[in-house]
Amino acid sequence: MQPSLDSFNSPNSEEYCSSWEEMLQNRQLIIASNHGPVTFHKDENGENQPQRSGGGGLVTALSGITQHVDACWIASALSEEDKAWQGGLVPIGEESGSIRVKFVISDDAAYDGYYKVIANPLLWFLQHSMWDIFRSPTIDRSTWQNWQNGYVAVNRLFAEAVTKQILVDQRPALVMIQDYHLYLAPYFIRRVLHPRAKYTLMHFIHIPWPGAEDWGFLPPRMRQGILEGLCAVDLLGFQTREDGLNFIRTCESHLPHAHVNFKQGRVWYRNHATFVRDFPISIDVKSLRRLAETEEVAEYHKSLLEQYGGNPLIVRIDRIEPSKNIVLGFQAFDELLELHPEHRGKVQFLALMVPSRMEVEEYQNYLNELMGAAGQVNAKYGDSAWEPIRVVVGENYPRAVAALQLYDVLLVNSIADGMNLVAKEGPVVNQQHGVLVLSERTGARQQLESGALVIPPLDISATANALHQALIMPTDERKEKAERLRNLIEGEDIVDWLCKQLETIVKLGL
Ligand code: GDG
Repeated sequence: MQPSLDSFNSPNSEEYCSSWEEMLQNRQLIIASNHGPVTFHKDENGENQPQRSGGGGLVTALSGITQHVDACWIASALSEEDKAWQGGLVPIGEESGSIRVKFVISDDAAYDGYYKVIANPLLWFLQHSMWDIFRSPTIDRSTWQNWQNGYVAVNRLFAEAVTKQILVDQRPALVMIQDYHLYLAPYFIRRVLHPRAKYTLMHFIHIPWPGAEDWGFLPPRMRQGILEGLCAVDLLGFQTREDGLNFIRTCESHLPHAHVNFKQGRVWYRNHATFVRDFPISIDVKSLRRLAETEEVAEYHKSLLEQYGGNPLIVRIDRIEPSKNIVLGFQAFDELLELHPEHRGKVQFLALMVPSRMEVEEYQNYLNELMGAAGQVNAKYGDSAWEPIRVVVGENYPRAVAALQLYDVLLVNSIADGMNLVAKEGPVVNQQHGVLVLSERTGARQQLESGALVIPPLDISATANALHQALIMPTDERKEKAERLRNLIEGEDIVDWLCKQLETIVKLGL
């Protein structure tokens, strides 16, 4: 799902895009993220072949910009074939052209400490309000080893790779660093480069930034390292205004000698200004529509219709991820069937679950938990003719798009979610005037609440009630809401997300 050249030149964005396009012509673009746009695997002939990375929204969101500039994407090597890659241009999809990809190779123990202990679950859980303070996390000697030899070490390697790339080219660099895996890298980059080297550091955080009190639970050394890392950035982007304000509050509370200015969205630290802004991420509407019209999606559409056609369909699509709150969603469905027996034997709940971070213990356990929760509902209400909840585990994007075309109700009940792209994809391709039931703790709520039924995600009764309201909603109201959502999403797609960041760089003279 990449923005096309047309969409970059769309009438809405033409005026300010011309200035950032000009700005990009004189710069090299460096993107740094843990997962790159491709990973290499051996094909049947034993040749190393790149495969588009799937899963999260990040790769999708950034691929488009690389059609327009000379870009280099630096990412962790995730396979032996990645490690063997010498660097160079890689095609990343029919329309996205090619991109220079370089891999950072860390030893396995360092990578595991960085990824499986510190980034996930420690930081991810903290930032999604999922710490069970009573019991977890336990920060002990082993956590500290993983911090130092894992998170710090891998961030240092990324910083070295970025620095090397900045110096290889005469042109000033624009560096776009992504997400919570790489909070420390900006500090190391700035420390190594000459003060007069020409580069601009951006960092975009895709996940929520909780309040200063939550960060108070992290040991001061980790907390300060993270804040110093982010205060080495020139432009720091968040999904929502609240996330940005929370960051400034966190600096005010926990970063000695930082000077904050809420009105101007700025933190001064060690003679350097970090501008804090919100850039709500979105989807590439055109590409999604194109995919929705393919044969492959049509085949899945037909097969889903054969299975569920005629019955009201509730759909959810998520990575297998505790913050997506899948278990409580099933419990809400249980309550719906309990309180409204008229739905029994009719309404079908289809849950498409994408495996994710299965090497992290918490995620393995969560898969078992959600299967158990679905099993309980099925045992309680199901019979030979009706399985109330169908859980399908696997990665299959065309099938996900077909399910989105068919839902009567789309359930997104995350405990916390930076944005949630499924909530934006659904209304664009849905063909049933389906209703979106949306957690108030998603970034998407900010833009979509007027067209959705908004729920507090921990309230099972409120969720059950919203599902019921959605199922019995009169057609006119459904149509009106569905259309409103479509308009809101079409009005601000992925192109705007990218343009606004680049425009801000130009406006601030960074
Ligand atoms: C993080 C933040 C933020 C679905 N099934 C398959 C598949 N998908 C697609 C979805 C959607 C994407 O994956 C998931 O994006 P989300 O936004 O829902 O969630 P995260 O993965 O947690 O993403 C999130 C996002 O970053 C962007 O900033 O919105 O808050 O947590 O597009 O349709 N993709 C593939 N196979 C599938 O079977 N490849």
